[in-house]
Amino acid sequence: MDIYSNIRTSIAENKRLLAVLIDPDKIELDNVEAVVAKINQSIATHIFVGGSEVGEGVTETIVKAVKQHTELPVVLFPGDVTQITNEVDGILFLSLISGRNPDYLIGKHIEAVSKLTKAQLEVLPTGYILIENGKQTAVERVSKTEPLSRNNVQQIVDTAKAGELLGMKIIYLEAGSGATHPIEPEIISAVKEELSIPLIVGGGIRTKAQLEAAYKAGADLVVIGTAFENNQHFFEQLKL
Ligand code: 1GP
Repeated sequence: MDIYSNIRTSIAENKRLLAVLIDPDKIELDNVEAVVAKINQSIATHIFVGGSEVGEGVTETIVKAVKQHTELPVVLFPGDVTQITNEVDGILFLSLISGRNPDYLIGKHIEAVSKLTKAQLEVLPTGYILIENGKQTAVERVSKTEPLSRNNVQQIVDTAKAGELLGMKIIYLEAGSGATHPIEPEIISAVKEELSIPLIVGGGIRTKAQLEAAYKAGADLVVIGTAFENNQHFFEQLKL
């Protein structure tokens, strides 16, 4: 089954999805096997690979190593066109709809086409919405866009719904890697109520309670990166 159908089926069966995010910039090639072994033993259902600022070729090397050691779907969460590689199973084809930088709304996508048409990977059109969390994030810096205010819930809901109406297949609510606070449950539930497509939530989730709160509010798939980078026992804590 393809990645998207699998996500939809899991949602219909009330299964909770968890993606571990591997930033190719923050992992040593020699450590990949051990990290992936931990992910395999955890409740994770997906592995995302990507980062805001990764050198050319690094992503492909890490993805190849990851794929050697897991059966989980490996999905590219690209910070840039240069990270696209045929080695992944799928790609979140992100349009940064919280921002107003044409490069990240459509420009980079056009640049990506020649790579994507040659590659066999599944393309997942995703409305990517950055929400401010009190400090500047790498996405803001790299994309030169403003995040949406966390206090204007209606604007966040309308942005997500506009993404769905434009034909995007997934909405991703992002607080930013290492965010001080994850996306508030009130925002997640307000967005979820209006959407009929899968909802991904990520950024700043560091505890089991925060993870549970995101699912309870309506996140279909949660992404966790920093908490795993900082504490690999986090995998075991989630099982309790
Ligand atoms: C970042 O949403 C992801 O793009 C994950 O964030 O690293 O804070 O878990 P963390």
